[in-house]
Amino acid sequence: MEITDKQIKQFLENGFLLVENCLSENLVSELKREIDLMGEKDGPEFFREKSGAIRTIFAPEKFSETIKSLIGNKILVEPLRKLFNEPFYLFQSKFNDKKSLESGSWPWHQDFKFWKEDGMPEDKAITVAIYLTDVTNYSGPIICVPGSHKHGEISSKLNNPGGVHNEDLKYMISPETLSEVCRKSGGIVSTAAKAGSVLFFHCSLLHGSFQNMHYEDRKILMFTFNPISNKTVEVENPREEFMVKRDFTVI
Ligand SMILES: O=C(O)CCC(=O)C(=O)O
Repeated sequence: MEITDKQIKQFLENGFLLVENCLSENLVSELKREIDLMGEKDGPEFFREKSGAIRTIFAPEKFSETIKSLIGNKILVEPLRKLFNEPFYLFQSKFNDKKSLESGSWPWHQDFKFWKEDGMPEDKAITVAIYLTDVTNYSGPIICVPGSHKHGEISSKLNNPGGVHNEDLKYMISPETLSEVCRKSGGIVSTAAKAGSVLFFHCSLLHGSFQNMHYEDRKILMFTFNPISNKTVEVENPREEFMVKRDFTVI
């Protein structure tokens, strides 16, 4: 997939770029089928809501060749070559589910706040979110503050030292901080779009999502890429390899 200079400018300006109609219906159905099959499995990669519904599956490519082949797919790789302009590797991959009426929220956060603790030197990583279902304004779309990636680390408070994959996140920002960031940048926007759309977003973009109040599930696959020049350094208590990849093979 080609992205234009205008789209690159939009990404640099806003910290995200939503590209609609990227994946074919067939590919989306196949990916969804593979993900549904995975729901039957269990293991350390699987994080569930209180109800038992899947919240996140890390490294889903371990369980599906179709998902694995997506990592090198030019739909993702070509835009990233332009956005990074340097060699990059896969830092993290996950599938985030939001089951209708069961899913929890993702409080406001910047991913880099967490990844810095994983040894990522600078906020250069980009996440590619692939919509496997229609994402509506009612099904818990990713919401973000355009331009917030330019504010560096946004002030937050330590909330729950062990909280990374539940609603009670390790770091939380206050309403006052959110208000200030919104005032300085573009306010809050939703990234709702049809299945097959792809969202590229910067690791310092302030984002989150609320509960899925729709009658249909919301399913998003996410791959985070990081320049080799910014590969993670060793840290004292590294997270598991399925959460923070340490295979720096160039994509
Ligand atoms: O899946 C979502 O709605 C948001 C997930 C998210 O914010 C993240 O993985 O950083």
